[in-house]
Amino acid sequence: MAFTLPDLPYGYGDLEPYIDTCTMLIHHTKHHAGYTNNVNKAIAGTPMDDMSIEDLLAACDGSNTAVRNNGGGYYNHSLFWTIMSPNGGGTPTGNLAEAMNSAFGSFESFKDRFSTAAKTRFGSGWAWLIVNGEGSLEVCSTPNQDNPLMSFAECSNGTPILGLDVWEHAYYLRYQNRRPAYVENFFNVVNWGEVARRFNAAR
Ligand code: MN3
Repeated sequence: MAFTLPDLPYGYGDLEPYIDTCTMLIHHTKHHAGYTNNVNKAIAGTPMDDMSIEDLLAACDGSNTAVRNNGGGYYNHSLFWTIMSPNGGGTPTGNLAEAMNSAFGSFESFKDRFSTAAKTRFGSGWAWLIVNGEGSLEVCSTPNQDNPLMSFAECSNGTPILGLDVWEHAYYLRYQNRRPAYVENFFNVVNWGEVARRFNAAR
């Protein structure tokens, strides 16, 4: 059963001015489409063919680089589109806000930590907010298209509920070398309602 490229839940220009139309168009129709096609090729005719993407990543041992890179890329971008919204920004509420206060002290302290993880990830990768095995929130980052569902990830194993793509393809057209400005502006489009939904589903 092949994975399919999900539609964006908004238009390519709807995250302007924070994320530009051209970046969104290329990112979705070229990069994400490429990961989708390539993970499908990598699993076709193998026992991995009928796994969910979550099970596939959890089962991946890292030596199958086609599954690791393209399965990771498929999952990471599928999550990324949903946790942004043209009506995003602000701060979380309810039990997500409480969990954030308990793990980090405050929203501002969470934001600092997450931004630092995004800004200091050397080269290409992702910053994450995850629900760990104890049901608590943690911030971490991974290189390339790895993510916290993978057993060997540079993160505690857990369920990602917020992710930020810091590959240059995610920001270079608008921000060039100014990754910190991209990271700061990302907070204007975070869909905290979707992050809260994922938080509650993961606990
Ligand atoms: Mn990307």
